[in-house]
Amino acid sequence: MSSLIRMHKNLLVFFAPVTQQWDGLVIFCSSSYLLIDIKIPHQEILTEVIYIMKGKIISLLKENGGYMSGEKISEELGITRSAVWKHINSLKEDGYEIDSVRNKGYMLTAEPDHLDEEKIRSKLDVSAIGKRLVILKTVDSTNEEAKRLARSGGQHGLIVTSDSQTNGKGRFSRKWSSGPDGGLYFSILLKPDLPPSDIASITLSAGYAVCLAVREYTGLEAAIKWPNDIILGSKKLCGILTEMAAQSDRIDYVIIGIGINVNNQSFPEEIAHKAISMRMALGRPIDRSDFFACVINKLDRVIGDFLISLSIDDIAHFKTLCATMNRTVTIVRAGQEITGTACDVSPGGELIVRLEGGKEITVTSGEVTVQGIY
Ligand code: BT5
Repeated sequence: MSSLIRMHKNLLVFFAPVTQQWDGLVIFCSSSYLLIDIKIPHQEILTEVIYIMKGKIISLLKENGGYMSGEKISEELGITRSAVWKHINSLKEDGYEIDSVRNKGYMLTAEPDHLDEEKIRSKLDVSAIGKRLVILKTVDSTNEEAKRLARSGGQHGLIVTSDSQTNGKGRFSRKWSSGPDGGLYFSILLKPDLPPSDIASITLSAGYAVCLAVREYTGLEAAIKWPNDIILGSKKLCGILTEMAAQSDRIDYVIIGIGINVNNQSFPEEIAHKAISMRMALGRPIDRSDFFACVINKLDRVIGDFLISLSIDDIAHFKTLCATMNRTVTIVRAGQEITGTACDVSPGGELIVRLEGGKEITVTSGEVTVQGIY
């Protein structure tokens, strides 16, 4: 690790191990100092400088407490005011809340709610799920990252999470709103030695585990909207996207992607009427790291150890938490809409729907619209 000591025009003085590989950039090197010319374009150096500058701006704003002018920041750090402005915008993208007022300057009002790896690990009590944890600041989609990790030797039970996603995905190519806004976005990699047919109810199991964790951690009456949503009242709190790579008789890997609205304070206009966060429901923020550990522990119990199917007791409990039960539902099948009443969930996790006239049909996937819930 290195740290910036001083910056003068295009020269940076770093305190750094001399072994650092910045060939061609170092113009002076002692046992503990490096003098670097940043006029030479070098991505590694630029990334490091931006990172350090952003850290310094945050320290200045914290020390200052109130508003600090762009001019003062630029003087303190020896950078231009336009560079200050760019770093401030980038900090806002990272989740810092910084108030900017003309003639007064900038004031830090809130810091991002980053996940604390040590804290999460200290609270985990798992046999498989979450044994390995990858925590990122930002990624395209944790499901995509989990797929990349799966192909490069990632092991069963690995979890990858990110403070934000630039391309969070829902089912059927829909979008999952994933800014650095207090949501929890993570994917679990499973490599079960099973045929695909044996894991048909995996999404249900994951949803059940999340629902139990939300109820236990907050006391909120979370419910399951079959098959992949967790709801509070009639609004969506969590969505699950399961993806799989398999041969006809063997699974290569399964990715369970879970998005939970934890500390979000608002949502984009197009989903604001149907989305809710735990913070909104409770009226206070919650400790994301602590809650995350609680969710992982529950997931490990419900789907860890290759116990992919829910037990009889779990299925019975699942039904009591399933908001879809005994409601009028509409299913789209072969382009046709069928309406009936959801009357049961099979041991394999299928929804049983009773049609008018008494005939019962089994629904395994696809779109189910429930009357009264978004
Ligand atoms: C889902 O799809 O509900 C699955 C969402 C899975 C997201 C996780 S996040 C971690 C992992 N990485 C990914 O890239 N994805 C997974 P679906 O049933 O198709 O619902 C999508 C719909 O939910 C959207 O069309 C919106 O209407 C709504 N929506 C989007 N973002 C939302 C949010 N944050 N909260 C509530 N509803 C949302």
